Amino acid sequence: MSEENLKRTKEWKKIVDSIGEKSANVLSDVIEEAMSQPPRIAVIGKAGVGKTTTINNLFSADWIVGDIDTGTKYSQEASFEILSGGRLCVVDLPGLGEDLEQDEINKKMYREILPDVDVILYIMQANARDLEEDQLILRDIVLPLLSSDQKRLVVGLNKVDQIGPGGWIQAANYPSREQEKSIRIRTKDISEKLSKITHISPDQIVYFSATKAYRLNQLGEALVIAANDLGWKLPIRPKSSFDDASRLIKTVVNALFPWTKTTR
Ligand SMILES: Nc1nc2c(ncn2[C@@H]2O[C@H](COP(=O)(O)OP(=O)(O)OP(=O)(O)O)[C@@H](O)[C@H]2O)c(=O)[nH]1
Ligand SMILES: [Mg+2]
Repeated sequence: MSEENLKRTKEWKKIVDSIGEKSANVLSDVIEEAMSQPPRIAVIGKAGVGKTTTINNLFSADWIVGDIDTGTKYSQEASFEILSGGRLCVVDLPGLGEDLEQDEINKKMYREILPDVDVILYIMQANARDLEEDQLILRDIVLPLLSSDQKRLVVGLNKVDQIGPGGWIQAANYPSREQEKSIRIRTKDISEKLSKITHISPDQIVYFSATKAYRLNQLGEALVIAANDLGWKLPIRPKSSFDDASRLIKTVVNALFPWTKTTR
C-alpha cells in the first residue's frame, strides 16, 4: 500500500488520534523503509549438499553448481521475485567440511554474514548416514549466531530422491509409495536427532529434493513463514508448480498416483 493510500485509511486516523500526526509520520517512514528492503536469507551447510541447486530451482536462478568439485567459492547474493508477490534477497555461501584451511575462511564469512540476515536456511543431505558434522556445525556455529531467535532457522533435508528402499518414479516425478515411506522414516529420524541440539519446531524442518523440484513449495513456504515472523514483508505464500498444471493433467496424475494428492 502506498503512503498516500495508507493515510486515507481509518486505521491511519486512529494512529494519528492516539499518537499525534508527527509520530505517526515517523512511524510510517520507518515502516516504508523496512518494507523497501526485502527479507534476506542465507543458505549454508556442508560442501556439496545442494545449496546452490536449491536456490536455482526455487528461484529460477542460474548459479554454478559443483558436480565434481567445489561449486561455490565466494558468497553470492541476488534478489528474486517470488511467485506469490514480494521479493526475497538470497545469499549463497560456500560449503563447510571440504578443506581445513578453507573452512576457517568460510566460518569467518559465516560469522560475518549470518548475524545480518533475517533467515538462515541450513541444508543437509537426508540420504547421508553421518549426521555428526551437521550437528556440530548447527550447535557450534549456527545456534550461537541465532541466540534466542531460533525461528530464524529453517533446516532443509535435501536429496530425498536418493533414499531407499524404493525408487523414484520418473513418469510422475514423484517417489514410489515404498520410497515415500522410507523418506518419512529417515527424515523423522533426522528431525529427532536434530531436535536434541536445536529447539526448532518440526515445521522448521523440511525434506525435499532440489533436482526433482519435490516439495520445494513446502521449503519456500517455511522460508516465507520464517521471514514473515521477523520481516512481515511478504504478502502471501509461494505456490506449487503443480498449481499451474492443467485440470486434465492434475486429474490424471492424481488418479495414477493417489498418495501424492495430500503432499503436492
Ligand atoms: N540426487 C540429487 N542430487 C542433487 C540434489 N541437489 C543437488 N544435487 C547434486 O549435488 C551436487 C552438488 O550440488 P551444489 O548445488 O553445487 O551443492 P552446494 O551445496 O552448493 O556445493 P558447494 O557450493 O560446493 O558447497 C550436484 O551434482 C547436484 O546436481 C538432489 O536433490 N538430488
Ligand atoms: Mg554452492
